[in-house]
Amino acid sequence: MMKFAWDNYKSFAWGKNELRPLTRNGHIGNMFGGLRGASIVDSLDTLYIMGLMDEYNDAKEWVETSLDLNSNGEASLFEVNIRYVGGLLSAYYLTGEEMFKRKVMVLGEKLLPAFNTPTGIPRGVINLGSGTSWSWGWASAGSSILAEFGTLHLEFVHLSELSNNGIYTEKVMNIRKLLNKIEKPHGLYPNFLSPVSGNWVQHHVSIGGLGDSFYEYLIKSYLMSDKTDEEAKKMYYSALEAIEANLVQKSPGGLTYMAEWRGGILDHKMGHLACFSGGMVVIGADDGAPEKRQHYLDLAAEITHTCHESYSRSATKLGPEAFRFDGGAEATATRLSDRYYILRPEVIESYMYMWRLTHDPKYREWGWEAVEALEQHCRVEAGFSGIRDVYAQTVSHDNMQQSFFLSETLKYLYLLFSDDDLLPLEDWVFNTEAHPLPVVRKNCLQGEGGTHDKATSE
Ligand code: DMJ
Repeated sequence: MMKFAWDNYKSFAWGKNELRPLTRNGHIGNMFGGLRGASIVDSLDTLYIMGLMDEYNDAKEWVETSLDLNSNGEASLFEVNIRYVGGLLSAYYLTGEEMFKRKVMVLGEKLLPAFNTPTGIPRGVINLGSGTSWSWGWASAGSSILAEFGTLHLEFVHLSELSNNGIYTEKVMNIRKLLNKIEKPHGLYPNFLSPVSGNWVQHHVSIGGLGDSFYEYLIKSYLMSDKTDEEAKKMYYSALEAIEANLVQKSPGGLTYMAEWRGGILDHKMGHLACFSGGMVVIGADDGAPEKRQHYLDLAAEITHTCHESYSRSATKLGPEAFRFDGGAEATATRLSDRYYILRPEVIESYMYMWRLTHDPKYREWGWEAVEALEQHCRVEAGFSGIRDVYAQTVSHDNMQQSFFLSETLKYLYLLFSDDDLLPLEDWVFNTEAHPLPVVRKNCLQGEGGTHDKATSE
C-alpha cells in the first residue's frame, strides 16, 4: 500500500504537497507557507523503516536538492512543526544523515518569531519569510488554539538538543508555565486562549479537534524525557482526572466515549480525531498511581472498542469524521456533514498501541479489517483517496491522498503487524504525525558545567 501510494505521488504530484489521485495531479494548499513536498517529508521515515530504500533515496535527494526553506507564505505553525520539523528530525535520528539536521535547524529558527507575543503563547499563523504572525481568522477573538500551541514540546526539545541552544525549550516551557498558572474550569483546559492576555477566550473543551494533541504531548513529554519531566507527568494525570470526571460517558448501549464540553453542557459527540485517546491512555497506564493501572488499561480498551464500533457500524467498515451518542445514535454519524473519512490514522493508531501493550490479537484483526476496507473503498487507480460518506454502498471519492496517510496511517499499520522491537516504545516516542523521536537519555555528566542532555536512538 505504501509503495502504491508513493509511486503514484511520485508519478503525478512529485514536489507538490499531496497527490490528487482521481485527477492525477498535485495539490499545494495553503497550510505550509509556500513549503513544498509535504508528502515527501512526511514519508521519509515510513519508507526507511519499511526498507523501501530506492524510494527513500529519491525522497532524501529531493529534500537535499529541492526543499526550499526560503519560502515567503503564510504557514500554520502547528502543521509545519508536526510534519516538516517532525519529519526531518525523525529522518535525522533514524539515518544519521547530517543534511536532515542542517535543514531542520534552519526551519526551526524560522518558527521562533511566532512566539513574539505579550505572553509568549505563539499565534497560529506565521509568514516564514518575514516572521510576522497572526491568529486564525476563524478562531474566536484573535485566540490561539490549545492543540496548536500545545503540540510543539517534543519537537522543540529536540531542536534544543541538536542545536545546543536552549531557546526552543525555553519557548515551550514558557507555554507550560502559563498553562500551569492559569485557573482551569473544573481542572479542564479550554481550546481557545488569548496570546495577549493569557486568559481563556471561551469554555469549549475537547479531546478531539482543537484540544487533542495537547494532552498527547503531556504524557509523551514525560516519556520522552526518560521519565524525568515530573511536571508534564503531573499535568497529564490531573488533566486525565478532570477528563474522566467531566467528559467520559457511557452510552445506553454500554459504549464508553469522550464527549465534548461547552461551559458545563455536554455535547455527546466524539470526533475521529479523539480516537487517538485509546493509545494515549494505554501508554500512560503504567506511570500513574499503581492502583489505577488496571483502570487505565480498561478505559483505553473501552475507548478503542467504541472507535472500532464506529467503523464496524458503517457500510464501508471505515469510520465517520464524528459520531454521536444522542437521539438514539450509538457511535454513528447523524449529520451528513460528519460522514466523511479522509484516510485519518487515529483509530489504527490506538489499535497499534493497544496491540503493543496487551498483545490481544483482536487489535490485529481490527487493523486487518481496516486494511481490507481501505483497499476496497479508498484505493483508486492512481493512489488512495478519502471518501465522502462511509455509510454509502457506492462510495464517492474526495480526490485527496493526505500526507498523513503515508506518515501515520500506513506506518501504524506496518507497526501493528511488526515485532515489538521495531521502534520499541521504551526508546521512541511518536510525535502527533507519527514521526518517531528518541527518548532523551540523561547522561552521567548532567548538571556538570551545563552539559546538555544527550539524545540516543539506541
Ligand atoms: C494529523 O496531521 C495529526 O495526527 C494531527 O494531530 C491531527 N490531524 C492529522 C490526522 O488526522
